[in-house]
Amino acid sequence: MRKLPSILVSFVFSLVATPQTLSAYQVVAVTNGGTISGVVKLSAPAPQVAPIMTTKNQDYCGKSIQNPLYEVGKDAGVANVEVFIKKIDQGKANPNGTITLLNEHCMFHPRVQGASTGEQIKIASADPILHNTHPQVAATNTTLYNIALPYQGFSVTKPLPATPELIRVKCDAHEWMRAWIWVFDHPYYATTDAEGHFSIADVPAGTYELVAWHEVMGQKEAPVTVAPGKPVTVDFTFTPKK
Ligand SMILES: [Cu+2]
Repeated sequence: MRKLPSILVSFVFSLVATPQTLSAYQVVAVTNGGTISGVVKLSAPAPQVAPIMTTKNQDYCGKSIQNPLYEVGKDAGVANVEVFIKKIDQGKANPNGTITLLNEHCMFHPRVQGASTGEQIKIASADPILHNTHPQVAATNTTLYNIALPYQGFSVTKPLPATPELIRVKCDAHEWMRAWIWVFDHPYYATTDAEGHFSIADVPAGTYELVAWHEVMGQKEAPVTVAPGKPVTVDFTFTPKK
């Protein structure tokens, strides 16, 4: 067989190898990291969102369920916002655990959560009815898996994607059920709590782009500079959308 010119070989190799090599997150010891924390707020009262009208299993689920699109706490703080560093090349190790998505009273809990590549997800049911948990890559609608949960107490543990993705989860039995899972190639993310607070610790000193994402209101970005060992505050204000 004819040998390919070596320059062509290395060119082709660089096309294949470069993207992964450049994007790989490197684990380093973070001895004097800073903490990014803040609050995500609404600029105006959240709109009245109509309750979810159920269409199935009404004897168990009820005829309607409160719609959780806007979970607003004290001082207009909003829950279920994923806050994360957009791009970070090195830092502390990813968690290596198992996140949980619970089917409970005909809804998913939690609504929004983050995870790191390499982690797993335990999909569980607390309901005595059939659920069918169906996570998809939000950008492509590619199905990850489709898990039937036939009875109360049933659970299945599956791997999360090996690449960063936003996952949208639906239930094939109950079309109103929805959850969102952000999968990152790093450990620097947090989901706002009931009062809109978030905190991201052990961040290596440097300047980053911080992103806040909400399922209805979209995404905002803000630059943040972390000094060694220091806290820094970044707040976000979103305008509610109907
Ligand atoms: Cu369901």
